[in-house]
This record gives sequence, structure tokens and C-alpha cells, in this order.
Amino acid sequence: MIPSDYRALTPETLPTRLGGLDVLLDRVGPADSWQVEEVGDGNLNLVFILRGRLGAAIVKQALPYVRLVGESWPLPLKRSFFEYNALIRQEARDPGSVPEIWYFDETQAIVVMEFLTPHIILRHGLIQGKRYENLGERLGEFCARTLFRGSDLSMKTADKKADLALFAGNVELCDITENLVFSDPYFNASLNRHTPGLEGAIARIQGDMTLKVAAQHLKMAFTSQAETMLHGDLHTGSIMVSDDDIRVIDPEFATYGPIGFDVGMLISNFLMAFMAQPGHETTPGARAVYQDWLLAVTETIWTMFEAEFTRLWREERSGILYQATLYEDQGHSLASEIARTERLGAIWRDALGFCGVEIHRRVLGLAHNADFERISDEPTRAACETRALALGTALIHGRNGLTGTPAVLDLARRIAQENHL
Ligand code: SR1
Ligand code: MG
Repeated sequence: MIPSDYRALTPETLPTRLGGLDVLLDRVGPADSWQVEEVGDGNLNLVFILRGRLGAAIVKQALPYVRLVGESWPLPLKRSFFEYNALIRQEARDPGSVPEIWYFDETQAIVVMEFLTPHIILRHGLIQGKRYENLGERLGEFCARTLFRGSDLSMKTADKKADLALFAGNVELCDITENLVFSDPYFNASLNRHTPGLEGAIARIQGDMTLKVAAQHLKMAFTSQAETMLHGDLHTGSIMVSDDDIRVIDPEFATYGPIGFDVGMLISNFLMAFMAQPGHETTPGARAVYQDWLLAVTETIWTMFEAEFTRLWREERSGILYQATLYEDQGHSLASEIARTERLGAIWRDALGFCGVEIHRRVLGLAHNADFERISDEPTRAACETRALALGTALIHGRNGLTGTPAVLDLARRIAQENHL
């Protein structure tokens, strides 16, 4: 239901509509000094940059439909409520990791936040071949802190159940993920689209019964393993970077799900950036060293996640699960360490599976990645994409046997040298 007083903003109406907000008056300046630009290039929302005499702000507003598709695909405004609630939890769980939130209007589905500058979307930086200090470290830390502190390892039972119930309302966005990520790539879904030349690779994927079963096992993990509050859409388009700052944005797909989901989706987007590089180089091999850097970041995301998760396990395990009263307080620290190692092993295996399905859907489904889409030469794009697809398949099939990041990186390097057309 769209509230009867909901109105989509336009650059022309925005100053009148929001000009009375104290926070914007204080931080941006009087409305008569504002310049407003709509800059949203995502799949769902309106995004405005508001510049005034004193500063700037971002105004994000949900539309009652999927922007990428149009009004034929209605989508509830309440996703803005989940985004706001996820942002304030992420800020509490990993301070400084998200933009400062200045204002939220539930009826108008508007979130006003700080304008990050000179930041750009990480994916655009990776396409340009840019490097960012501490990227893997910071993203690994973000995953560990938000995922651990939103889970039963940290939360008390009443708080956890309240949040579980709250985010269970994000039904339509979960439905998008359930279909677009876990099902559509594995049959001829109506929203699918692909680069010409991928037909053979698609036939291999859609004819692979074991893969189809594995994808549904992973979907079941997503729908039923309510382990933590996920970002839910943690790709390189949901991260903003400058030379000395990294922020995570856009958690409107937040829901309770498996810890490995965010980690796997994030790693997947670095592996796709790796596979796409030959499409962005001016001379063959020119991006080889950069590809090594992308794999090094991928590895660091996991090693940092593991290290920070381990620290939190040892220092902050105050929730429902694996209580210290059962382990450390009984002199059984070794058992606690065994439990931690086993949990991390399960997260890793889940992450590899989610990584694989995310690759498949970004190449075959509705919502593609600019990493590949910006490769204008179709045969080159198809060659890069088929290697990515092969990697996705190998990760899903091999998720129980690939026991560490070196094995995954070796696999990616090997497939990058092969022809999978
Ligand atoms: C219809 S929405 C398609 C995709 O865009 C979002 O960013 C999510 O990744 C979603 O799956
Ligand atoms: Mg988004």
C-alpha cells in the first residue's frame, strides 16, 4: 500500500519539501541556496545530491516500484524502513562503517545522510584499475563486526527475537534475492538476459542437475539459517571509497540469514572484478598485476574476517550460543576453540556456495555488474563472463573441499587462463 500522501521527490520539489528540516538548514544551508541533482544509478531508488551554502547531503527515496524495470514491478516503500534500521545497527556494531544518518521519514520513504566526498562507488574504481589501502582489512572487519554482533553469539535472546521479527518484514526484497540469486540462473527465467556467445555455457549450467540441487540447498540456507542481520546486498556497488575512507551503503535488503551470505557475496564481486579485467586493459596483460591485487584483497577479506571474528568470539561472546559458562568458565577453552573453528569452517563453506550463485546471477540474471557490462566488445565480454561462470560452478561444486583461500585463488587463476566459451 502506498500512503496517500507519499510523493516522489523531484529536483524541483525537493527544496520546498525538505527545506524546513533543521538538520539540512544547519548542515547544508537555507533552501534558497540549494542545488539539487538526481544521481541514482542503482536498480531501485531515487538518489539526490543536495548542495548548499554550508555543505551537502544525500537524500535517498524509495520508489513504489523497481526503477530498473518500471511501474509494472511494484515494490513496497517499507524497504526504506529496513534500510534505516540496518544502517543504525551497522553504525552501532561497527562505528564509522556507514554514512552518518541525519533524518528518516517513514511515510515518504526518505533517508537523509551525509554526502561522502570525494568518494566514488568502489566498483567504478575497480573498473578503472584503482587500488585502495586497507580495503580487504576494513571490509573483513566490517563483515566480522556486523555479522558477529547481530548474531546469537552476541545478542540476548529477547533482542535477537525482536530484530528477527522486525527484519522478517522485509518480505519483497527477500523474495527478489530468493528468485534472482538462487533460482533464475538455473532455468530459462523470463527476466534473464545474457551476452551473445554464452549459450553453450548456459546449457552446461542449466543442464547440471547437481548444480541445480546445490543452488536450492544454498537457497534453503538463505531462507532458513537466520543467523545474523545481513547487509543482504554486499557487492562492490554498495561500497564507497576515497583514498583514506571506506563506507558501506544501501542495506535495504537487510534480513536475518546465514553469516556466509554477506561474506560470499562480497568475495564474489572481487572475483568478478578479477575476471573482468582483461576487458578493461588497453594492451593484453596490462592489468595482470592489478588482478593479483584483486586476489590479494579477496584473500585479506577472509583472513581479516576470520581474525576479527576470532577476537570477538574470545572477547565478546555474550549471547545465546556457546556461552562462556559452558566452556571457559569450566576450564574448557580448548572446546570453545574447536567450536569456533568448526563455525568458521561452516561459514567458509556457505560463503563459497553463495559466491558461486552470485556470480551466476550477475552474468545470467536480470541485474548485471558494470564490471562486465562496461566491456563494449561482446566477444571479449563473453570470454570474461564464461570464465566467471565456470568459476562460480567450481565454487559451488567444490565448496566442501576448497579448504582455504589459496585453493580458491589458485582456482580463479587457473580458470582465468582457460577458454570456457
Ligand atoms: C530488482 S532488484 C535487482 C538487484 O538489484 C539490487 O541491487 C539487488 O542486487 C537485486 O538483486
Ligand atoms: Mg543497492
